[in-house]
Amino acid sequence: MATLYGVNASPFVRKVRVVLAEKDVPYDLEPVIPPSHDPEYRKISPLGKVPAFRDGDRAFSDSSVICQYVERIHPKPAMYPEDPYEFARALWFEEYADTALVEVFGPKIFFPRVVGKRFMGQEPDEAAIQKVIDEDLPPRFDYLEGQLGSGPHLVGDRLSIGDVAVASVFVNLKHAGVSVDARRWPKLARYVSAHHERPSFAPLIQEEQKFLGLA
Ligand SMILES: N[C@@H](CCC(=O)N[C@@H](CS)C(=O)NCC(=O)O)C(=O)O
Repeated sequence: MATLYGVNASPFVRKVRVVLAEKDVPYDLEPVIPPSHDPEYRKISPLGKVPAFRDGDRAFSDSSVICQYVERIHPKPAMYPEDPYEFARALWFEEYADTALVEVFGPKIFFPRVVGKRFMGQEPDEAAIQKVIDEDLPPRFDYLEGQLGSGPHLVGDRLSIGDVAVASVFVNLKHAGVSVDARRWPKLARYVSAHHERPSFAPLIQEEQKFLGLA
């Protein structure tokens, strides 16, 4: 059985878990709190980040790398579109989620409101968080709203790695008590809820809510 190393509340770890669930691949989740300074862990994740992955005697890190490896071993259902342009778009949304969304949703909202408050006894600076919600979220939500068509996914007519990555980081926003205003961003609000209700996401969200003391 494969092993995934990391913490469940990481958007990157969740991205891999959702891909594994969509493909019905069993795995063990081995807890690693980042950044890890354990020399043994650093052999497979030299930057000390999560996630890392072990499959027999093969071990390596980075969520995007892990997802592509898993796709090669378990091709169905495909998370990477066949069509070259759709493939590029799916990778783009994964990249956008992993950078432009994570850097705002994670350290500026989720971390202070949830991790800092519950695990480190630090009171969040709510004024600073509200400023981020008011100024940094709308342009990102506008962009995604504009990218969504009439279908349920960002690319083509089926789930792709782009959807998994985008919906994954929105879980961190949900944990921090921030939702998408359906009056202003109706497609995005519907998109996020529909993906979070998938059987690959819903049990993970519940597990995390318990872990974070939010349930
Ligand atoms: N590009 C990496 C990013 C992973 C990442 O930044 N993970 C965070 C946790 S959400 C981490 O390990 N942070 C610790 C650090 O940056 O030192 C991936 O996709 O796996």
